[in-house]
Amino acid sequence: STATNLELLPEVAEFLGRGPLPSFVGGKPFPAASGKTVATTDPGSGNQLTEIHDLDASEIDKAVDVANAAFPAWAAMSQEDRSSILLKLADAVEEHKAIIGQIESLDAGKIEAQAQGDVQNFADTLRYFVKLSGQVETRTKLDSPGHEAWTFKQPWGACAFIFPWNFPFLLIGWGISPALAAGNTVVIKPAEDTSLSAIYLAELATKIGVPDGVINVVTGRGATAGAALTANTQIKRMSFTGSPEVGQLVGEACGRNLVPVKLELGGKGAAVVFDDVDVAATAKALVGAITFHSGQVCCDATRWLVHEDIYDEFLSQCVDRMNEVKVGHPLDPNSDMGPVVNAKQFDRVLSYLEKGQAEGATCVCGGSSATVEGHTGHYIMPALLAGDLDNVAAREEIFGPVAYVAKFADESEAIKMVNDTDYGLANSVWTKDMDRAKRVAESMVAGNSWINAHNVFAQGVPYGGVNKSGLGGGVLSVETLMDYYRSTSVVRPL
Ligand code: TXE
Repeated sequence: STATNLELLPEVAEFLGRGPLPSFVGGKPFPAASGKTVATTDPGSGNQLTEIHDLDASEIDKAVDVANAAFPAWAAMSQEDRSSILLKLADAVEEHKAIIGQIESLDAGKIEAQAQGDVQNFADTLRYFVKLSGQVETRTKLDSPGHEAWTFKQPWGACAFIFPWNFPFLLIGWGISPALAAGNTVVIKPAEDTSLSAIYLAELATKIGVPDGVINVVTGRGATAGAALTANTQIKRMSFTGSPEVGQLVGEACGRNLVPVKLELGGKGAAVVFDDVDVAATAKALVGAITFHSGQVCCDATRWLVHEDIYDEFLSQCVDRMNEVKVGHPLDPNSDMGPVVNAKQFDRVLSYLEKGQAEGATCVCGGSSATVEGHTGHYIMPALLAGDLDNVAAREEIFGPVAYVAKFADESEAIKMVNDTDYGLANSVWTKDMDRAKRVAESMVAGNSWINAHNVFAQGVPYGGVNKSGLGGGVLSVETLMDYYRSTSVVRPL
């Protein structure tokens, strides 16, 4: 049964119709022996799309064994051969952009054009890391008096990845591309709400000739399947993207097994808006950012700190822009913003709106669920809260289309406000004065600072958070590629 009254591509209807969809391990469907499944729904209509299999711990361990067994041959392959297989995969992903984009749009509640953009980004990211891996010197001569010495770099083995539901396909691309390009095999655990594009990817990879066992997808619930992956002693590295609460559990489990871990957690980013900006353009850009994928973006600007001289004008421009946002089903080309991912997230966002106002914030616009004709999905009106920053809605990550606006008087106060948070992922500064922009950009405590823009990702520019936002970042750059090589120093006294 189709999940919406909007027309699906025949390939997408066929894929969904095949469900319950098993995991995909060793180049084959990998069903849960228990027969247990998890339903996956279209957040735009609330209707069930299909089901995925819910693996247990022993099945997760089996998948890791398969990935480790496939490792020696994949690692031993020449750089040229491995690269040509991965570039074929990038091409296949791009060729299937419409299909994967529609699956992702339905499963994650993502505007279809944006979902297609994520698929394109996957292909481009994979190509980037393939190229970069071709430039890595695996043997580096060391300058050590009295010794002949060098380091030798080689891949680790089976690397594990646990992904969230906000950018299911894009994040797989960011995560596994450097690992695969360096010669590792991967075990991917997508979020239970959004596992479909990962399953499709694994099937596609096998079809185009990626060797069996190189890309494995295991599905199921976080507390069981996810936890089993983190407890597995045979994985060589772990990468987790999700909530700080689960990130701590993942870090603990990896710590026990001494497995190197990379954590990409949440954020409570700020945008600092000085009084010399083009107010209309800045308001438009920030409303665009907070409504992009319904604000379910960890690096979003969720605290807008505005110079007191332009505060009123800025706020009124923001309200005008927010009122123009068309909330609708993600497959409807007229929609600007879709639903949030599930009922839990819907309740979370609305409860923060309530709690924020109970603690004294003013709701300047939005603040309630949204009605979309013909669809009973998890829709929320984009909202602005205003007040002082000592408020639960200004401190905690909401992960919805809600921005919190506050005033500042001067640069040093603004920097103090930005840094008064446990998080440290990404902030932006908006001003025409480039000296000030650069000064502020370097004073904000986070992995990323943007100038006159927000949510900018560029290949070659390391991305990732500090403090409660994560550790071991460097995503999208040579830093993360190097994480996927282990290094041996070889020394011969002369
Ligand atoms: O994330 P979880 P949830 C934030 C955001 C959101 C909140 C809760 O604020 O509202 O987290 O989202 C797997 N061992 N972010 O509850 O639970 C799970 O199956 C191992 C920010 O959905 O962290 C999924 O694959 N794995 C974030 C993944 O962890 C476990 C994006 C993330 O789910 C597990 C998502 C366990 N014990 C949410 N429990 C970002 N940084 O972008 C769950 N999982």
